[in-house]
Amino acid sequence: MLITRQVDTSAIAMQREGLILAYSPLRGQEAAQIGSGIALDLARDFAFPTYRELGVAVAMGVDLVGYLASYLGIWHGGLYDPMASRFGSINAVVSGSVLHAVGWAKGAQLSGDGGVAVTYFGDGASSEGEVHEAMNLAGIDKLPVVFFCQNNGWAISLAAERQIAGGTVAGRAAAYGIEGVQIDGNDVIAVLHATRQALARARAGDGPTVIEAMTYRAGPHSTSDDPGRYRSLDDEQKWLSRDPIASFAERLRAEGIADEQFFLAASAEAARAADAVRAGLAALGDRPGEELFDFVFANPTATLQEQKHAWQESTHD
Ligand SMILES: Cc1ncc(C[n+]2csc(CCOP(=O)(O)OP(=O)(O)O)c2C)c(N)n1
Ligand SMILES: [Mg+2]
Repeated sequence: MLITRQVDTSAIAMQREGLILAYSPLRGQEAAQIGSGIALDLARDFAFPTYRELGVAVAMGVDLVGYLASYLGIWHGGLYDPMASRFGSINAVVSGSVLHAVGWAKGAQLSGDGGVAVTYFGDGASSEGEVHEAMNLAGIDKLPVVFFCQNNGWAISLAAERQIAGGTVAGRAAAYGIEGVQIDGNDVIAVLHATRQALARARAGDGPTVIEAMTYRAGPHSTSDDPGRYRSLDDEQKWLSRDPIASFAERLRAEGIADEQFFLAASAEAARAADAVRAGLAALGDRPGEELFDFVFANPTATLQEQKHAWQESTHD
């Protein structure tokens, strides 16, 4: 969680410095992402992220330079290997990750390999028609999929209360004949347990679960957003008492599981990780320009080839 917090904070700074083009911070959602991400079996499961799942990437051991390279726009979907890491490409289509996960889960069911798809989506995505279709199909076919909704209170400037008729996303699961649980998304242990249970249920052939992790997007929607235009500082400051990292640290201290030395070492490790990601990104350099043309079609059209030649001539003059 500390590595996630450090890299996330550093990513905002890197965007401000022009090292990356844009970024969607997850500050506040570390428990929801780490607690769920570490529950996956990397040999058979697959995660389908949105654009805000750095924490899940950290939990699953995804190469973070490759992950953040997605925000450089130099390669389709980042420079990490989605197949090897079991963490899909960043998906900026709101609700798109849900459809991909249900399709993948159908494949897993047919192959009988015990794999489970975990799809991440937000409170805002929950009101997209596709999410209802996906949950309905998953319910009918009892697909091995976990619908992991991070209800972070906001869909850009629209408050969750103005988005979710009936009040909860988890409550909708009953209508599709599937399990639905609302959990404290700022409690990493509660998230871990709920995700493990949902994975076990799916693996046993008992079908999908909707997990609604109640959390808070403590930062802006993205580096282009100014939350001061739609929510008050008071609102934001209330979150401080629910910071998932501070409260977990408090619990570890109270239970005598970790001492100050542990926290110092963990912070130092997180700082080193953030420095390594920054250095890795700075060293990436540009991709060969030809790639812009080479990866559009398996068999490029004549027009595209003409464009490529024109581009080559103009750059080699
Ligand atoms: C299909 C589609 N519609 C609209 C958008 C613009 N958009 C990007 S993020 C976003 C809000 C999503 O909110 P939520 O699902 O709660 O996720 P969060 O950003 O809070 O993580 C919108 C409307 C988009 N990217 N894709
Ligand atoms: Mg949201």
